[in-house]
Amino acid sequence: MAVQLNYIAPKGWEPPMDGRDYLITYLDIELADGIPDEKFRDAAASCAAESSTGTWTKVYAGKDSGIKMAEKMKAVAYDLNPEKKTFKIAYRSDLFEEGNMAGLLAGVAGNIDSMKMLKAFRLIDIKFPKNIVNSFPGPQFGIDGVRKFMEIERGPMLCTVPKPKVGRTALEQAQLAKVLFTAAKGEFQGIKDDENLTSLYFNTFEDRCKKVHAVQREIEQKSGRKKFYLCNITHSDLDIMLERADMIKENGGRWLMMDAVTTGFTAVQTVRKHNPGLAIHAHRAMHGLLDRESGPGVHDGGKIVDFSMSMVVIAKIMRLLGVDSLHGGAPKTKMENYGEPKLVQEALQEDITPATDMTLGQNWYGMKGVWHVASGGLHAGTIGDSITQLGENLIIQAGGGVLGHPWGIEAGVEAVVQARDLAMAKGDIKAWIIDNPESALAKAAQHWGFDPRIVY
Ligand code: CAP
Ligand code: MG
Repeated sequence: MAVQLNYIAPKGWEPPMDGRDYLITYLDIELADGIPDEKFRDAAASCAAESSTGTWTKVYAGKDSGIKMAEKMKAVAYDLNPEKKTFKIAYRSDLFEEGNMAGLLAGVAGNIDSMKMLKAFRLIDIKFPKNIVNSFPGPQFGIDGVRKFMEIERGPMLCTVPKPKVGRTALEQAQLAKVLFTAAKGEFQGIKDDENLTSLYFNTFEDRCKKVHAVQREIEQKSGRKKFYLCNITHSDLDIMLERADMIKENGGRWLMMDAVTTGFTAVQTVRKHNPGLAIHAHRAMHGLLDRESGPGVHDGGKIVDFSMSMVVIAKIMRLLGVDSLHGGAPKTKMENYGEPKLVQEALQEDITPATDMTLGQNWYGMKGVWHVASGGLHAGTIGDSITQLGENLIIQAGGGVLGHPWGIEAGVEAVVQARDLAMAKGDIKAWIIDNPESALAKAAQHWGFDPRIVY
């Protein structure tokens, strides 16, 4: 006897109706060329089958086959929209091992995006059930914990990544840190390594870690104001990453940086578990290979053309795994963001992330919130929009937008500080510049305008 289970829920079925807690995914697909539209329902069923208990054909279903348990544990596709080719899948919460993101994603976002029946696929959102949320650590410090150790009650924090991306020696980077930390009356908080800067012969991790943290300690002592250095531990050997985290701690650091996509979800969770009490800054280089989608359907307005998951999904995963700050996109950056940054910010920071047309929402059951990092071609003429749209729990990261100021680095710091203060006071930047034509902010705006530079 061979059996193929039914992986489509009855029409009108909605998960809460049977009182269970489900993990829900929200998907958009395009059928491969040659597959007629009528097959959309079968495709949705195939996704539910392959990602839960089934496969492509009927299989042996005798007494010892596990088929009864498979029937009980199977996921179902529901809320099918044949026009938009969107649907949801509901998975029983006990289908997944708690605290195991790698295993969970292999199921819900695994084989189904490789199937020949599809020519495009987007995992728009995942809503995690309570037992799964509670099985992950979440941020150690989160928004409030970082505010506490930085002794900053309100407002966004400001940070710069050295440019050229690679070039400065460790000593030169430490000297830059001093300039950043002291310019504009010490209003600037942070310096961050760039992603290409790991341990290079002219700027080794050890040398840089010691020298930049020495400056941090010195300035903190002199000024009484806390500073941070997002020191890049990224490596494909986890042991080396953890050794680097220890070195940051030994040197008085309080925040590590890791490239969270290239090192992977397991690395993030392991660093969260074993690092010696440092906040985790998650840079997201290579996320475009996961979340870029070039079709109009990315805005819910038509077809999709790529295979992807949204940044909202990545952000939710990172919050569960326990990062304290994450690059989440922002308005007016040099990066593509599909209008998602606000959705990302809500996924990172709300206790109950609201559902929208494009997202499922999320109850975080008290899990701490994550700092949203706005970055990518930002300069004094554009950061106000980030603050207005994304709020105060924001790290404004501007590299070229500080170091490229025509009057020099101190003026670059000053311009960004002026732009932040103006946005916090809800002032109008264009009017302010007319009143303050000699200011660093006026010069920055004259140089870069009020939009990102996409090409130059
Ligand atoms: C910014 C940056 C960041 C990107 C990451 C860069 O420098 O250091 O890595 O912003 O993007 O190398 O481009 P600039 P996102 O300030 O000079 O642009 O935050 O979107 O992940
Ligand atoms: Mg960078």
